Amino acid sequence: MTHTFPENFLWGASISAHQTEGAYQTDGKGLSVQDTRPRDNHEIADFTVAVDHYHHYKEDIRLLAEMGIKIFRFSIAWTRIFPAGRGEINQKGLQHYSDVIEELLKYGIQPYITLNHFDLPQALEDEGGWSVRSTVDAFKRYAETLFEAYGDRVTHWLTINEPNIMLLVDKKILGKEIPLQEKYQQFHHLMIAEKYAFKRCHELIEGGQIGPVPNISLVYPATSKPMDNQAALYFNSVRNWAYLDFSCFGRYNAVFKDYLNRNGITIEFAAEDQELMEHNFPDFVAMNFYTTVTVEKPTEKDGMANGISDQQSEDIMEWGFYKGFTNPYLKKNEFNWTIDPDGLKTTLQTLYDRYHLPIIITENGLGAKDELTDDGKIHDSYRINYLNQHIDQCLQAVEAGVDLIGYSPWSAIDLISVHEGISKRYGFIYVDRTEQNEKELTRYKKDSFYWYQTLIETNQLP
Ligand code: BGP
Repeated sequence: MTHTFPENFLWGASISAHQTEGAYQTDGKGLSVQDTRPRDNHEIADFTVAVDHYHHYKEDIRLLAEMGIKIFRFSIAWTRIFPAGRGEINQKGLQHYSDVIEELLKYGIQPYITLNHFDLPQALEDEGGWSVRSTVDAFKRYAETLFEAYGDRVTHWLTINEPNIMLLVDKKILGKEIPLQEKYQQFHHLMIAEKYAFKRCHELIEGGQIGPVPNISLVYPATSKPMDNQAALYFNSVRNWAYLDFSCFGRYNAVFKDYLNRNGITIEFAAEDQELMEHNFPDFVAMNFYTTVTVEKPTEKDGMANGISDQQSEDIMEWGFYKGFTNPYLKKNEFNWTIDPDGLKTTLQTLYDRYHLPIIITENGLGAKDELTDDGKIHDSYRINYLNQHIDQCLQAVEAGVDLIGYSPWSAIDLISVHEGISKRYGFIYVDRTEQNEKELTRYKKDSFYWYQTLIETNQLP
């Protein structure tokens, strides 16, 4: 059997604004929660420069065009458009992304834009962030501004990156812990904000298409004990389905409602919410996939505090519900994230059967400590291997009937990792961030760059 992907399959590459752009106060940009987030070491802190994609975007896009991508997934920094989250539009910020879009279109690369990727304006955070309703209104205005400004050239949009991970791994991503009651009020506001984005994208852009972009990790039970299976059911709902069920079905699912009830959580609805929820739906589902997780029913607290401290490791505990379990059948990467390519096919099949919508993978990749050799090469065979195995599972899912329309791995270019700073690299393009190279931030093509280029060219795995 030949391993060819469907014609028109959307090969892409992904990044986010705050992890790449730098220029954190340039051209009128305001501060976001990522700029002010407390960090434990200098490397992680350095979003001020990141890989200076703000000034290098032409060079970066030229390289990505050379690699052959058809789509480029990037996010817009809300604080470049509205430095304080709302109010006056910052024209320089608006112009910047217009230039980026033009540059992509020049090479025939289709933009897939994420409205917001973890970088809420600090000014809105100071007023209560996603806990207060006014942030939903500010988001609505921000989204409308983007649809009006770029809708003539950009038809494909993604809403809010991984609200599930943002809430579950709050301390790592936002730098603070959110109490449960507040967390799930935030959930409701994020989901309503997303519904507004669906609605206004469809109203304002002719042929506009928009989808949610959660991080999906299918949850396995640790054993065949019924109680472990129940633990998996709850964590699947809290981690994955609650978000997509809200987006795609317009409702809270029963397992999630039970989880909220048992935790004594009540969610406040505004008058328009029910109508919004039930009448606005996505055109496709975008998903970020790194691995699967395994849980068991906790029988004793083991001194573990409730919470989830790392999105892809087994550091999970919610007393009475589930507890992370080290899956003995899966290997881990050097940052302790489990690797499960087979799980990707199962996830795609599960997702497709549940929502019956086209699916696009907007993140998947391997974070590693890459090394630049003296002759300017990066031999990242481990990344090629990881991607190869996952893309093979994508193909198997397509052959099994899943409407998978594209694959846009993380990341196009090296960037600042959420958990580990620049020491954990994902890109096809290496950025030399050593002190001697602070000004130039020279780009180098990794071995994976050439490998992906061939794959896109032939539309099949080598
Ligand atoms: C996803 C985020 C990305 C990204 C990736 C890898 O959750 O959408 O922003 O960084 O995970 O995570 P990390 O950077 O911690 O390795």
